[in-house]
Amino acid sequence: MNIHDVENNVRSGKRITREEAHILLQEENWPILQTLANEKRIKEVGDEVFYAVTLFLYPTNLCELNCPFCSYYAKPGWKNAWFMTPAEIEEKVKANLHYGLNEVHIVGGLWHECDLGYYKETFERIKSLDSDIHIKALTAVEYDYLARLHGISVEEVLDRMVSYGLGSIPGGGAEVFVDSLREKLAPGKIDSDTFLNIHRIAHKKGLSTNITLLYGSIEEWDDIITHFEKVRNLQDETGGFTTFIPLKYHDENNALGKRKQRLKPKDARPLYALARIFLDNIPILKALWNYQGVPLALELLDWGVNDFASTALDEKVITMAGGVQIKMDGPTMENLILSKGRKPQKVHSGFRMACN
Ligand code: V47
Ligand code: SF4
Repeated sequence: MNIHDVENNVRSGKRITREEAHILLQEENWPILQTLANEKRIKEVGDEVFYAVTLFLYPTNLCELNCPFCSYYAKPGWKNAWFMTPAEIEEKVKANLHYGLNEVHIVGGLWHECDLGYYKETFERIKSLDSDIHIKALTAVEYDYLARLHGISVEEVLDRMVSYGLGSIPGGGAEVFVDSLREKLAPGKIDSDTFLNIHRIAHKKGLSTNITLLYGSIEEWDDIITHFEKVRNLQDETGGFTTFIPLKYHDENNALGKRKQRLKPKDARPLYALARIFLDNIPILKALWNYQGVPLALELLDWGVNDFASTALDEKVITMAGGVQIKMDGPTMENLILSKGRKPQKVHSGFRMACN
């Protein structure tokens, strides 16, 4: 098999294999990879580029784990630890409503004070301010934690959270679905199958979810392909993933970042293009400008991307690890998308579109 066979297969709508993915990833083939990803994006999802006006809420950075790649967590007694009460969260949402908020994104550490009662009060306070605000909250890792904290099933946790106002589930905590790597990156976190099964349960309840990939830490390209394959297989079964989001590893203020020789940074462009082609059943491919920097995030619109993320009001996980911090409001975002000749469309994470 050579690059021209792969090109023909992709153009004829055939699903690519691991071997074909490796061929596309060879650097001399990147121009073809880009062309194919761009063609697929145009054919399947058109010129629209989605964005949201999102308030990021982090109830606490206290966490029972201490993943070596994470700059966010704290332990009791640390000067940088915080905990927000539901009333404080309500105040913060109220203070940000004028930005035209259409969603809140809520994630935090694994912490016993953030139990179901805490989220019930928090979600109800947010909905009392504006019942149309979409609540995207808690990763699969946190749902597993809540189930263990209360001694109930993940199904029961999700049912209760939906009754409090949960709208969809963010994609964080996925890291890389290769357990030997996962054990190094996030010892103590649920394994790949447990993580994916929680998304399966959510999808079967009609909840849509996002899914991420942490890249540029210690993984090889082959591990990334394994991750893609696991995501694609689950999507064939449930159809519940709306958005795929690569997360570029940031190495400031965390233990892994101090061991620079172990890191395997990667070019985002072939990674995104491959995601557009390999994940042929997930319609939305999101570039996070605060992880990538604005110029590269804009360039990625030509490598398969059709979502420019959100205004990222008060994002913390990546700014604490060295990510970009700039003011990005709705009009600025629309102008950037228009500058690429594309059509901005404001949506929230509960919005669903299908691949043609
Ligand atoms: O779960 C933590 C990752 C995730 C680092 O679903 C890091 O719409 C890079 O998932 N370098 C949280 N990544 C962020 C996340 C997310 C963000 C925006 C939108 C959505 C969505 C999801 O960030 C964590 C972890 O996988 N992370 N530390 C780091 N140093
Ligand atoms: Fe805790 Fe999540 Fe950070 Fe791991 S990545 S230490 S689970 S906050």
